[in-house]
Amino acid sequence: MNELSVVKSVVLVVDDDRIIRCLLRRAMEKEGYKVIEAENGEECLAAFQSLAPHIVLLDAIMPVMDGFTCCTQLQALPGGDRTPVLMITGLEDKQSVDRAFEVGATDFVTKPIHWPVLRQRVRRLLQTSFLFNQLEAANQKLERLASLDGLTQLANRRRFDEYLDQQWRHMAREKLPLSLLLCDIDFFKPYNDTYGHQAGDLCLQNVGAALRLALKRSTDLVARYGGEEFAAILPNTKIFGALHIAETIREQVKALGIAHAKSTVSPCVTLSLGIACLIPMPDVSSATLLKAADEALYQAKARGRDRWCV
Ligand code: GH3
Ligand code: MG
Ligand code: MG
Ligand code: MG
Repeated sequence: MNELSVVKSVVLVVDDDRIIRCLLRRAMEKEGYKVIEAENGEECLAAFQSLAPHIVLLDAIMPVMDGFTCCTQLQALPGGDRTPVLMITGLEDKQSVDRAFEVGATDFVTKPIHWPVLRQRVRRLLQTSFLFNQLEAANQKLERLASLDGLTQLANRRRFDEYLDQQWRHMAREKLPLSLLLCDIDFFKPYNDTYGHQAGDLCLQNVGAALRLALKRSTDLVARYGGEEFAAILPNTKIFGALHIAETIREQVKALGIAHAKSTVSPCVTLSLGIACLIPMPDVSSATLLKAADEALYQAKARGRDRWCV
């Protein structure tokens, strides 16, 4: 693999026999890998944590901590379940082989070592784990992208729906209040018509950033709910907390001072907000909360905009 040779793979060789360690080191270095050594299971765990090897070649019978115990404990370390472990041991009985795989070994070869086979196994294990890690990183990136609104970098509607549902069930279990804010930019169509669509996009980005700044808790989620609508999910927040946040958001968006000549309520861009707060009941769905916030938003619009309603 070309990609593998770019970053020198690090092989952790664990064996209580100095001569075997030496032979393994020589064979692995010949393959272009960097080698670190450990004499027993405990040293292996320490080296694994401090040096993050790409593969572990692990002996079974060793003093202090044997390879089976070591392998079990490796799985619990960060990155442990993603790092291939190749057991190299004189034990060939069925029970030892089964046990090796049960404790999480990726592969197994017996002593005396058949060197060409070992080289190929190590190469294959490194290759597979490299590809797996790349795939996982790509998946994480996709997952992130699938939850983000491209324009504002806030959570998108998909993420909003998912999080609302999750928090609805969580708050129901804990019997805690869940608050929801729906925020809609006032007279945004005339804004676009006056200043252009690009300025409109910039306005959405700035309003989104202001919303993000106004929400402090790590459990709060701000999302772009629709075109010029934003939503904030506030778990474990009572109605007064939600009112306070709504007022802060309203003030801070107005304070951005984005000129809006066609607004009839202010010379600057403003928001109307609908607030709803419920302690979720098991037989009621989160749509009830959304509906309440939507109705409150409608009220805020009807009563003149640049305000919040409950
Ligand atoms: P109200 O005060 O009642 O909320 O009036 P409004 O004009 O804000 O509401 P309306 O629903 O009539 O218009 C929303 C506008 O938002 C229309 C649409 O073109 C604009 N919009 C939606 N998404 C985007 C976007 O991504 N970028 C830009 N620039 N405009 C958008
Ligand atoms: Mg041994
Ligand atoms: Mg709207
Ligand atoms: Mg609007």
